[in-house]
Amino acid sequence: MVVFFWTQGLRTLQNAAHRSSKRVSYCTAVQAGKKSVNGVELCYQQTGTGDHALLLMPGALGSGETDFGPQLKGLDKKRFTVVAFDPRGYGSSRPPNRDFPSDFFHRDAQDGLHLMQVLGFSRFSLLGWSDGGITGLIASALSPANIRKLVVWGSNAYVSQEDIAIYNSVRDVSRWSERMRSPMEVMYGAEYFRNTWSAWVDGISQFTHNPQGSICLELLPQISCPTLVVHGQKDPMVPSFHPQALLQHIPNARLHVMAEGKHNLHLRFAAEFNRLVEDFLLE
Ligand code: TYC
Repeated sequence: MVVFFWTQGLRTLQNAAHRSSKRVSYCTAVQAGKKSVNGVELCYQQTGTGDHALLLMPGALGSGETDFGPQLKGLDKKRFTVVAFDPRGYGSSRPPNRDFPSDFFHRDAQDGLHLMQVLGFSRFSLLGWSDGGITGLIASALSPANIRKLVVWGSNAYVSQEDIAIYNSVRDVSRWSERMRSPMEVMYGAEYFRNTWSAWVDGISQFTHNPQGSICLELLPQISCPTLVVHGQKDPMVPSFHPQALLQHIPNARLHVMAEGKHNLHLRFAAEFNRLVEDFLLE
C-alpha cells in the first residue's frame, strides 16, 4: 500500500507558499510505503529524485516521521533520494511489538540493508541518529560494498558504567518532560511506550556483559567508507568519549563538533546540520 502525506514541516511550507501565492515548482511530496522485509512489514518514507540514495535510521523508539522531519523536508531533493524507515516494532512498523534480543542492532542493520535492496537501491549512504547510528555502523561494517558514506551522531559503540547510570536515570518515562514524552505517547499509547522504553534500557544494558561493554567496537575497523561523526558538545546523553572512540577505531572517519548541539542537534539546528551533511556527501 502506498499513501501520500505531508509532514508537518512540509504542510507549513505548502501553506506559506499558498499564502504568498508563490508557485511551489518543485516536488516536496513525501511518499510513505510498506515493504515486506525479513518476515516483517517495514514502513518507510521516501522523497527526492537524486542519484545519491540515503537511508535515514532513527533512534530508540523513533520513526522516520518523528526523527527526521527536517531532513525529509530540507535535504536537496534533486541530488538525493531520501528514505527514512521505521525499524521493526517502532513507529508504524507494528506489529510485531518491539523486543530487544542481544542481536537487536544487527537485526535492524539487516532490515535497513534489505529494505534498500527491496526498494531497488544497491549503493547508498547511511545517516544514523543515536541508536540508528549504531545500526548504521554495523550495516557499514557488514556490507561495505553497498555503502557509499556514513554519517552518525549521538551514537556509541560500547556502553560504560557512566552510560548505564544515564540510561537508568531516564528509565521512568513519567519523569520525562511533557515535551519529550507526549509525542511518544501519541505514537504508541502510554503503556506500550512505558514498557518498551524500559525494555530498551534493559536491552542496551545487556552489552555491559561483553568485553569492554562492546556493542560493535570490534566491527569499527571494518568500516571502509568515508565516515562523518557529528557530536553535540552539550549532548547530556552521550559523553564525548563516545565520538572519540568512533574516530579512533574507524579508519576513514572525521569528527565535527557542534558547539551548541545537544542530542537532537539535527532537529534543533536542522539547516546547519543538513548543510554539513550535504557537503560531506557531495565531496
Ligand atoms: N540512544 C537513544 C536514542 O537512540 C538516546 C539515549 C542515549 C537515551 C543515552 C538514553 O542515556 C541515554 N535516541
